[in-house]
Amino acid sequence: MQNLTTLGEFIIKNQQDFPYAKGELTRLFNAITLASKVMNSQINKAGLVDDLMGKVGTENVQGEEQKKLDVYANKVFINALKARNEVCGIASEEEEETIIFENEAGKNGKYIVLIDPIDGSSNIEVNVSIGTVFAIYRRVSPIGTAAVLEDFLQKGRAQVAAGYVIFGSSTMLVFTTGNGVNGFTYDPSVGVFYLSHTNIQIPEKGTIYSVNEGNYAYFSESMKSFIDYCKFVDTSTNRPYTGRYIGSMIADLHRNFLKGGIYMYPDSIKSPNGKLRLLYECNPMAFLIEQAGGKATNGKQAILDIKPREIHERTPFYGGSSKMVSQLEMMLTNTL
Ligand code: AHM
Ligand code: MG
Repeated sequence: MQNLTTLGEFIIKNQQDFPYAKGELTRLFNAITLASKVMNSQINKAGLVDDLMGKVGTENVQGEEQKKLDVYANKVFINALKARNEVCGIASEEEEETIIFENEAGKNGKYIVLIDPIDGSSNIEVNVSIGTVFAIYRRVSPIGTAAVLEDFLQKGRAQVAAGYVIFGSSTMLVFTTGNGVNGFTYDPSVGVFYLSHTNIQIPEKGTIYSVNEGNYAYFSESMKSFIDYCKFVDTSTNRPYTGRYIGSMIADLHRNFLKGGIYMYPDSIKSPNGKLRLLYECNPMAFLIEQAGGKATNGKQAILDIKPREIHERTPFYGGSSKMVSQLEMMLTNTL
């Protein structure tokens, strides 16, 4: 067997990357990896177990119908994080209000976690990749008190760590603590994540664009012109590009991390602020993208510089290879 580095060993070796007290990062990531392992085993048998397939019959705060796996994953991640005593509050796509841990341990917790427990829910039933995405912040309110809204409404730039788990043909955890991006592949036979992708760098240029083109008619003229640009024949710039859209942001962006490309969820007549949520979808992915040398924007400013106003706010999102995102930004501003 090769000399493989486990996630645990990697975190211990890189504790100094996390400029806070020793052991906190380890405990936070222990919670996330434990929950991910539980989810991995459940997702793998989702087609067999009635309790995990289908809809719950309720809607989340965004008016989207909740799948049983959304609700289950939400509980698994919240329970795992609560048990580690590092976290004073959690915001989740599946919870209307923030969850504040008001017990002694919670009040002393230094971190806030924002999470989308299952991203790409529409893909659960058709056995296509889904994921979990999370952002971690230091609280701004005093330790020893209950967390407040301000702790959650920090700019993405203030993140101390972020990551995603992709449940694909293999399960991977990809994360950053602000010192590059590393990927770990799960070996279910041993129950361990191994370092498999060191210092991931998004290629500066790419040839893949991904967007829900079914919404073309609803997009702005400038957005339409960028899509037309992607399809235009110009061999000197490798166009036409290849179109790929999985419908799971994490999976589409994971491909960009490894191969280059641009992922877009624009604003449109149908969704004036786009669809994706700033705090627990766009911010963690933008932090990872910038850490991997790419770019993430809402078309006007870097995602990480947006000052959030509310927990579930949405934003247009464009992220991936820096040259492709810059080209898009130029076309969005020129034709406005
Ligand atoms: P979800 O968190 O409810 O699954 O919504 C987010 C997902 C993204 O992963 C994906 O890119 C997008 O919604 C797909 O939406 P659409 O079907 O409108 O293209
Ligand atoms: Mg989502």
